[in-house]
Amino acid sequence: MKDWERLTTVEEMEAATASLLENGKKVGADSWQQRVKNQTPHCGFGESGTCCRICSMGPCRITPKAPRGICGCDVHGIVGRNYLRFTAGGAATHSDHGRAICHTLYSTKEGGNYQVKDPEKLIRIAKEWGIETEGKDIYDLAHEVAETGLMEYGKPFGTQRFLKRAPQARQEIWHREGIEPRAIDREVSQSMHMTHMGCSSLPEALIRQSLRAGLSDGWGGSMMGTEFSDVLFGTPKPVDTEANLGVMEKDMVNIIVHGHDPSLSEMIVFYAQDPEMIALAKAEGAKGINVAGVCCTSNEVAMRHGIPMAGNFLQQENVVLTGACEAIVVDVQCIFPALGPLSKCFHTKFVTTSPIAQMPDSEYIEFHEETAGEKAKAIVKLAVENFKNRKPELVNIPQMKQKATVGYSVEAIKKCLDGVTNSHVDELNTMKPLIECIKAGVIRGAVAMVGCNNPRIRPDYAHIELMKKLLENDILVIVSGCAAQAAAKAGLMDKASAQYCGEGIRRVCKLVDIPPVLHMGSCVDISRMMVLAADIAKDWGIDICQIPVVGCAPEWMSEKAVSIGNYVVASGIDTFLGVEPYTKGSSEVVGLLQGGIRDWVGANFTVELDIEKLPDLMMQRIEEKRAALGI
Ligand code: MSK
Repeated sequence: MKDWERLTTVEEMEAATASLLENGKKVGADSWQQRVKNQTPHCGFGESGTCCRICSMGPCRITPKAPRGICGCDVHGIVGRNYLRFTAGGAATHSDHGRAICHTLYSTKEGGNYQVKDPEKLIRIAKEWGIETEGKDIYDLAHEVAETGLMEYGKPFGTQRFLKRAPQARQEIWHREGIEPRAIDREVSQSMHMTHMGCSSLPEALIRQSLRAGLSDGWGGSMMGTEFSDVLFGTPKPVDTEANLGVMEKDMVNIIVHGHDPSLSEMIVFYAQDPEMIALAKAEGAKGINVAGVCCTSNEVAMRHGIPMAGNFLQQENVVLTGACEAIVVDVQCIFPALGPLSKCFHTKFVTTSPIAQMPDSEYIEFHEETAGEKAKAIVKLAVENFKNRKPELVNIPQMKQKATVGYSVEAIKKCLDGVTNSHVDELNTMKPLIECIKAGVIRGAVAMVGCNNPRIRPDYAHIELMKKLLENDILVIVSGCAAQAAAKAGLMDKASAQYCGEGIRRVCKLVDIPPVLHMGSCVDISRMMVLAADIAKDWGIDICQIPVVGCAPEWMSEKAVSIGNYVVASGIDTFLGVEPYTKGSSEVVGLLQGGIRDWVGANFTVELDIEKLPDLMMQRIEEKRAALGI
């Protein structure tokens, strides 16, 4: 058996958390660990999806004695409606993030707060969308592309522009099944309409719309979020960084950025390097300013600037518990309201910035494109001036961190592959070298591991253990979101960890000079994985559902994750979950999601709560796909 001795173990991370919780006890801090206990056992109706509260005749709860709600809806209709609403919540959230990025792109100007950092990519997207580029000023083009992108949210006719990136066969499946997403807002809105009292209660219709709403996210809102973030802030390329709480610095001002939208974090990173701010930090007695990230914001700034990753979703309270966090600055999504009261137990400033995520016990500094520079500077200054309020007796930074190489956008992966093609021109900028590796069996296939932490699963255990097992068996692992940070914290994004992998992955890592786990970004960046899968399928001449690749979200928790699951499956990629959606109350909904939709889109969900069984199930599916391809 391989020895992964260089890795940081989950046990070591748990010991660090335990010592931080002790720190918290000294100041009477609450914790998610305690709140989980307070909330257990969970409501059985909620867990199985059998509680309906979409009108005021109820709430209705389905039991053997009461098999229908007051309106007569049966359990399958109720569970299906709840599932669709959950999906719509996620699709709306991701897509609204994408919309904000479109607005940021629209605000760009020469010398302004935001500028076009990747003009080549902008021109490429403009051409893809049929927008004239010849002789146009780059900022005029940026505004035109941004406006065209914004129209994708509400256009009255047609389907999403980026669907054309998929292989022809996949586009035909979407068309045949009636799930091609139209305007993004329309899919969310129609999902709410369909689930209103007295509308759809037919599981097939509800699940079909879930797939469609998910696709409007993955191939619509999220894809625009990713692509335009690259245009604005640069397309990621491999960069070295570090991960885990040890990236926080005892003698420096620590600013933690947390959330999702890089429009804020990019500015904070910029002003933290401002000589005026650094001089101020020194005058306050610090050695400098250290910015580190949590959750997907961390992924965004790590992959573009090498900003260290302090941790993932269930580590957000830990950064405050170190007693060394001067400010935790947030934008939107995945932010615990608990950070407000928790930061009051320490000297930490909890700074909220978005009208979309306003919370008690925070300092609200509203952030807009037009005033981004001055607001970011004010936030950095607030943090710097807070350094003197630190209580040295409460400072406890666990000394654990690992090296990581991050930033594998599709463009970066292709560039890495170009390096090993012996310059056959027809193989440059393609996925062909990777396809050859898969065909030859050097790599058996790939798993896209994504998603959050969830207290239902021992934090990070599933991510790390699954990745190790897959790598030992020559399965390539690509990651995003909080799964990515789990890998980085453990050390799986350190190129040196390739030594523990199976022989095939080991060879590929050495040849291509990559770490065994490839970091593809934040949760909106799962759209990068869709583009990667589409490009592999097109270069191979097959559909996405035939590639030996599966998706996995072993510790997922959010509505966004369900939306993602829907678009990944609808794109033809079998998806394995370690946490059950709230659907088990309906055999029909479970039957569709875990079986029936395969007839529609060539893939389905598998739910397996026993984490130890997940790798074998995924490898079995990968081998089935290989066999079907005759490789
Ligand atoms: S931040 S959605 S906990 S991946 Fe994107 Fe992490 Fe999940 Fe939020």
